[in-house]
Amino acid sequence: LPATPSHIVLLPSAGMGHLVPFTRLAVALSAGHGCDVSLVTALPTVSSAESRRIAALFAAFPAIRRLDMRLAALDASAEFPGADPFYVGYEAQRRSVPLLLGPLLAGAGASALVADIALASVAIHVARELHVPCYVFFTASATMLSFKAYFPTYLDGQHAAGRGVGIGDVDVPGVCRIPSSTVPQALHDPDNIFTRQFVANGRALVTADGLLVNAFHAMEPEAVAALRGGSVVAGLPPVFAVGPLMPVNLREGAKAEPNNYRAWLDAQPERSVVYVSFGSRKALAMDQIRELAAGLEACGHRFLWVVKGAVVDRDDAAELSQLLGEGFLRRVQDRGLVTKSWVEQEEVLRHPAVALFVSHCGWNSGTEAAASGVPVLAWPRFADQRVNARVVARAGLGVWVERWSWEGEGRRRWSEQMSSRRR
Ligand code: BUP
Repeated sequence: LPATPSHIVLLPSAGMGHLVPFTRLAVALSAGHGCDVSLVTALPTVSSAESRRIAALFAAFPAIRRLDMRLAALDASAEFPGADPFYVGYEAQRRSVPLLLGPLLAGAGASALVADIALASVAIHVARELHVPCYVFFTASATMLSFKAYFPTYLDGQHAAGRGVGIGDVDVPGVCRIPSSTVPQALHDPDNIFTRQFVANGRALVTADGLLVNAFHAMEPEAVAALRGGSVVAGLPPVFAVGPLMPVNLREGAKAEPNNYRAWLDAQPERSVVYVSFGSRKALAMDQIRELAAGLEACGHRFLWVVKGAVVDRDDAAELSQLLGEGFLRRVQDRGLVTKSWVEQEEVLRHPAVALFVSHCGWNSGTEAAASGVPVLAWPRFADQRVNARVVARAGLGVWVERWSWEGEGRRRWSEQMSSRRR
């Protein structure tokens, strides 16, 4: 990053999986390196968890400045009925950035912009117009970054060869083969909102001034080396592996949520508890929740389970007993705690009672488990999670039972059959 005086403006996108590492980066740059830092807050947020995190950050670290970017007039939800609200959130931000980011950067006197990967293509353009260097922060694994950087080249090769239908195995040069079954499901559909954003941002990476990735060399040596060495894509800017970003204590700044998990964990024997969480982005379907409940009951171990009943926390009105089925909570009351509230996951993973993390392998969860030394039983469900699960398993930090299915697998097989019939 440029020499002082530097005013670094950070631009996160929607969802806790992006906001959490951005808040860590903000604190590392501000409190750790003495930089002048502003964080752009896109309003309204998609989830309540984001609003609470933002409020807690500014309360705990008043030196970090807040730049609000109001998106309301550019809501994209009507155009993408049924799409994931977080992807719709990215889209609203992507449309707002060309209009709203320039004045924010100019007004703040920014000397560098660090933009979230989901906004890369639009943010780089705005920063360039203002002659402000733009760094892209990739919040997932270096392996996933290499896949994202290479994917547009793969698509161009497919088109040039006339292979219009279907995404096969993708050999990311110098890194690994990503089997077709591990490629994020949405990318099999070229018209999907996620695919459009993914490809545009992947193509834009070569135009950034630098790439920051929440990864570290020991966990992904091949990917970090290949990204830096130019074998993935020629012309990538310098790549900085800045992970795992350290947790920040925002508890004092946060409005306390009623939650009894801390006292419960304190009362459990050392290394006895299975912590179960599938992240902040997606809800499990009711039948999946019931199956998981049956498994946790049958396994006989102590467990702490964070349940999500709806994609966006604001919509999550169901009672736990409704989700889990009659009598479950009573039957496991001596050894299990189930909560729908936010837990401080970092703190949970560092608690001496926790022995295992059953995780969807969102990248933050993967790096937090690695930093806490808690092994992972990976059950990836969507998006980049299979790529991350592979990284976790190959680094010896956990186990991934690859034959366990992921979300929508039946549906994808069906659409593959349909397209091969059409051919
Ligand atoms: Br749920 C939950 N407490 O109760 P991922 C999550 N987290 O601290 P995701 C909590 O949110 P994407 C909770 O520690 C991690 O930092 C967790 O990010 C924290 O998965 C973050 O693990 C969740 O990357 O996001 O939410 O699926 O798909 O965008 O990676």
